[in-house]
Amino acid sequence: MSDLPPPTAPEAAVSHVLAPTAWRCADFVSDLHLQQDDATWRAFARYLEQTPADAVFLLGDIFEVWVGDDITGAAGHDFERDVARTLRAASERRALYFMHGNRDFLVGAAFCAEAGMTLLHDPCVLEWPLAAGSSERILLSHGDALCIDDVQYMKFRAQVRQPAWQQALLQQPLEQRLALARQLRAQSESRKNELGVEGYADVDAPLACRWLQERGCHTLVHGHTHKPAEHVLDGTQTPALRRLVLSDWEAARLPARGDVLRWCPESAQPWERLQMAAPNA
Ligand SMILES: [Mn+2]
Repeated sequence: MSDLPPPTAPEAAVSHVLAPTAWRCADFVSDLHLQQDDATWRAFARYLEQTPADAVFLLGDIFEVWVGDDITGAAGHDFERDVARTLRAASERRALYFMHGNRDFLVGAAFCAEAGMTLLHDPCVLEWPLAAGSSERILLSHGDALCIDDVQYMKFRAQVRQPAWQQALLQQPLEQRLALARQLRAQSESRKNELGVEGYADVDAPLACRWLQERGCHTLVHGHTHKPAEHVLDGTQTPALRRLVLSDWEAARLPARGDVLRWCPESAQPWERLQMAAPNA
């Protein structure tokens, strides 16, 4: 078992990104839930090839499930290898950043290195120098850590984010980890059916405001809830505290879902929401 990658040490993740002054645009994407070569994967691969952004921030649940970085060397897992290769090719043209979601929290340093991505801590501040010496500070998160009303999930999260728990899991044979993942997914599916989309806890607004204020930010970008929107969290502040919520991706649905949030501070409309998963996008 000595050839297994070590679980991601928290110190390996970056909690502050300073954008180089040469950058013009950054894209934010989350909740692709990739699991096989399908329309969503093809739409995302095409997007990666075509985006003009200087940096792409993948904000969690890029994979439907991840049971360990050794998957890309395992027989029968060509898809994960393809994803790694495609990401690496994209990383040679622009900076790629990856943050864990609640499904792919086991993505480790080895996969990030293979795919050419920098691992981000959740949350992470993106500091973007503007003209006249000022800068924009954008707070990035997957979003699950802010859904504190879901007490059952928060307990699960606290457990599975422990390095010791992850280490023990990663020492199990791959087949056993895949079986456990199937079991967890079945449980989560049955819970989803019980609660319905609206039954899920949403981001806790006071906590989100605190996160923003503690880090000198006024815009939070997150995914996880699959409720794409723009919310004012506190309009009494100047500028107002707000959160921009990403969509999940489902290219085979009608209408297709697959938002990219694009930040181009020099443009007249600095924030733009693009639909990338439509067949003719
Ligand atoms: Mn999620």
